[in-house]
Amino acid sequence: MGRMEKKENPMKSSSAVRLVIGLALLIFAPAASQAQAASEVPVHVRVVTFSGQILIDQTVRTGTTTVPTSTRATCLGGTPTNGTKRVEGATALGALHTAARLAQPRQPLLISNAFDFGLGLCGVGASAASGEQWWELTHNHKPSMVGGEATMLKAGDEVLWFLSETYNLPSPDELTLVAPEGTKTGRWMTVRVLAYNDAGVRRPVEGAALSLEGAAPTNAAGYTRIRLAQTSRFAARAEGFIASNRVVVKVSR
Ligand code: B12
Repeated sequence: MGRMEKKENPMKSSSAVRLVIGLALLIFAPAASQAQAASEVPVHVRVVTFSGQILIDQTVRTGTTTVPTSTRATCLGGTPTNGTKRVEGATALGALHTAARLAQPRQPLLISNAFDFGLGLCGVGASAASGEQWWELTHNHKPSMVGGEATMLKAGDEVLWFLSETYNLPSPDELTLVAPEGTKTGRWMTVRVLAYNDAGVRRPVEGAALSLEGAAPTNAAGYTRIRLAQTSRFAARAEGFIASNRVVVKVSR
């Protein structure tokens, strides 16, 4: 009798359980997604090919990511398989994956899981490494000593994935374009082109061309003067160098 009296109405208890679960979800789910967002960091990702194409040049927030792997990712040898791999934390591969998904058009990645020491990149969109080509990773303008999955990032870091033409020659140095954020219509302004070497040290580059009609090549100190009629986006290129970042200069009257 007592036992019967103590037994709870199963309907009542299951709705109570559901209520508790619902409340817990309300309280903890946003907290969990806030925690995930908090562990994401803003980083800058560039993806450039040896022919000077700039596939991606943007700042993204990145954190733990799941990337695809493919049997077609054979650029580094071995026998990769189709699947996915969770990449923990903010990494150079995760940042690339995030940026590639946001890119217009989207740039699917070709990734190898053939090696136990990490994932290797074989392709970004239509640009897959073939023959002697390979994707090189630089982190804050220096070649990374580990793969993209193990290259850990912090806020403000700069990642470059460069499709190199051949592993039989040293990779070219990376151009960087420095320009003011804004100017007035028709006013002369100075921009500068420098190049990072493997040690991450910058030097001025002479003869670099801007992707702006009428702009003169840079002088020995890396400078050139330009005048803009409207807000413009441009980059710098020079023979034997990796194309620079794109800058946007806002022009007001
Ligand atoms: C040659 C070589 C390359 C060549 C391979 C192509 C070729 N046909 O030769 C190229 C230039 C492509 C290359 C690229 C890179 N490499 Co490398 N590479 C080597 C090296 C010197 C020899 C590998 C080898 O031939 N082993 C002998 C063969 C028989 O064994 P294997 O297992 O079949 O070798 C293959 C793999 O090693 C693979 N491979 C080579 N490098 C890398 C890097 C990653 C992340 C992956 C997944 C696979 C991979 O390519 C080899 C040839 O098929 C080793 C150092 C060493 N002594 O092991 C570094 C080494 C493997 N590479 C390394 C690194 C860091 C890279 C890069 C990330 C460099 C960069 N900053 O971009 C990139 C890969 C980026 C990407 N696309 O994901 C590191 C890996 C360390 C780690 N634990 O993550 C090593 C150990 C050098 C080091 N720092 O000590 N590499």
